[in-house]
Amino acid sequence: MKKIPLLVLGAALCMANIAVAATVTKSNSDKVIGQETAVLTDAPAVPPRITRKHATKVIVNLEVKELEGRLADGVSYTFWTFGGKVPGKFIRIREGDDVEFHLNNHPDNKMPHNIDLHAVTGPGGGAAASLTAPGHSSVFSFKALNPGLYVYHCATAPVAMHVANGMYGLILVEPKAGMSKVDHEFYVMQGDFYTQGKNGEQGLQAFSMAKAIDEKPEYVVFNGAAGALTGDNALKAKKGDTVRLFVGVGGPNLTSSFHVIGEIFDKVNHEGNTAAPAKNIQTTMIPAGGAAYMEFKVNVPGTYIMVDHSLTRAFNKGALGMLKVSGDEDKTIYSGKMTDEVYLPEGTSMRNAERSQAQAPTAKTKADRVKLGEAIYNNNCAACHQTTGVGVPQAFPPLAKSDYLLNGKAPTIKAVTGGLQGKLVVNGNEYNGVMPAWTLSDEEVANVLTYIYSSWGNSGDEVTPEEVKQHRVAPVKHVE
Ligand code: HEC
Ligand SMILES: [Cu+2]
Repeated sequence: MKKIPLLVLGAALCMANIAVAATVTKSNSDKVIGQETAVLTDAPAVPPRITRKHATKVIVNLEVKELEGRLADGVSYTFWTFGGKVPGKFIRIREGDDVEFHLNNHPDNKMPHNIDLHAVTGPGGGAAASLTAPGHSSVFSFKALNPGLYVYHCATAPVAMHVANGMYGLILVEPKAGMSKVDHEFYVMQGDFYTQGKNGEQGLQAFSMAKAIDEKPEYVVFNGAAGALTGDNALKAKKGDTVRLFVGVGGPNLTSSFHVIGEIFDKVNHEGNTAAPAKNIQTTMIPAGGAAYMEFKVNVPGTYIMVDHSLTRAFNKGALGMLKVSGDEDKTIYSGKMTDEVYLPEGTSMRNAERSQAQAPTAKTKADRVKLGEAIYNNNCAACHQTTGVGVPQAFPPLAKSDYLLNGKAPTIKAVTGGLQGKLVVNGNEYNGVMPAWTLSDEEVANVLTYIYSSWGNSGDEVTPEEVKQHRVAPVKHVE
C-alpha cells in the first residue's frame, strides 16, 4: 500500500526533470545570439541551408529597382523589382530570428514602394513601416515567430499594379529543427503580366490596368520572363539527385496548378507549411500570394517540363520551365522528342518588329503632333490614365474631359515635366497619389499633350515645344 505513492512520486520527479531539461533546450534555441547579414539570391538560386542551432539577429538589405527588361523574345517591360530581378531576392532565415529589414528605394526610381512580408506578425506585414520614397531607405524589425515558406510583395497603392510589375518574392523561415539536406534547391515563382499589346507584340509594352482588372493576362511566366527556365536557362540535376523546389505565386491574380511533366512529387509541403508533407502528388495548387515546396528524386535522365497545368498558360503565355537531368544514355521518350524549340511558347517570336526604334520624327503639323503623341501616350501614360483617358477611380485621375486641363497649358506642362503629388481634385473627385516626373523631350511633351487636348472631348488646343520649354520645371522631390 505504501509502495504506490513512492512510485508515483518517483515518476513525478522523473517527469519534472524531463520538463526542466526541455525548457532549457527551448530557451537556448530561442535566445538571439550574434548577428549576421542575410545572403540573398536571385532566382533560381536559393541561399544555403541554415545550420546554426540558435536564433540570431539577421540584417536584410533589399533594394527596389525599376528597370526595363525582357518579358519575352522582342518584348520588353518596365519591371519594378526587389533586387533587380523578378522574382525578388530569396530570403532565408530561421524561426526565432530577429530580422532588421532595410528597404532601399533606388534614387533613379520614380515610385514610392514598400514591402508586406507574409512571414511578419504585425499590421500590414511591414507595409506601413516600410513605405519609402525614391532615394530613401526605411528600417523596421520583426521576429520570425512562425516557420514556413512565405510570399512577400509590395503593398503600395495601387497594390495590384505594383505586384503586376513584378514586386514579389519568397522568404523561407526554416523551422528550429532545420531542413533536410538535398542535392539541389531551386527558386521558381509564377506571375501574370498585363501588357497593352497582345502576346508577342514587339517592343516596350506598357501595363494595362484594364486587362489586370479583367484578370486577362497576356503573359503568365516563371521567374519574370517567358523562357527564363528553358534552353540554356533550364534547371540542371544528375540522375539519382534529390531536388527541392521552392515555388511561389506572386500573381497578382492567377492561381497556379503547378506540375512537373514526368515526375511525381515524393513530398509536397502545401501552402508553405513546414510540418507535414503530403506524399506522392501529381499537381499542387498554389494560390496567388502563396507558396509550396516539393521534393523528388530524379531517377531517369531527360528533360522535365514544369508547367502551370492550366495549359494555355504554359504553351501560349509562357508558364513553362525545364529541369534537365543528365545521366547514362538511357533515352526516354521525353528526352528524345522534347526540344527547346517545340516547347517555346507560341507566338512570342513570330511577329516582326514593325516599329523601327529610330529617332522619333519631328512634327510639322498639328495632325502630326496628335499622331506622334498618341504613341507616346500609349507607351507612357495609358498604364495609369488608360487608353481612353478615363483613369481609374480612386487611383488615377481622368484626362478625358479633365477640368485640371482647363487651368491652362502651363500647369499641365509643369505636372508632366515636374511630376505631381499630394491631394488633387479632378472633376469633383479627390486623388492623393504620386505621378512621377517624365523624362520626355520638349517635342515629346508637346506631342503627348496635344494628343490629350485633342482627344476625348477636351479643348483641342495645340501645345508647342516652345511652350514646353518655357514652362518646364525640374522634377519635384518626393516627400515621405
Ligand atoms: C504611374 C501612374 C501614372 C502614369 C504612368 C502617368 N500618370 Fe499622370 N497622374 C498620375 C497620378 C497618380 C496623378 C494625380 C497625382 C496627385 O494625386 O497629385 C496624375 C495626374 C496627372 C495630370 C493632372 C490631373 C488630370 O487628371 O488632369 C495630368 C495632366 C497627367 N497626370 C498627365 C500625364 C501624362 C501626360 C502622362 C504620360 C506622359 C501621365 N500622366 C502618366 C499617375 C500617372
Ligand atoms: Cu511598389
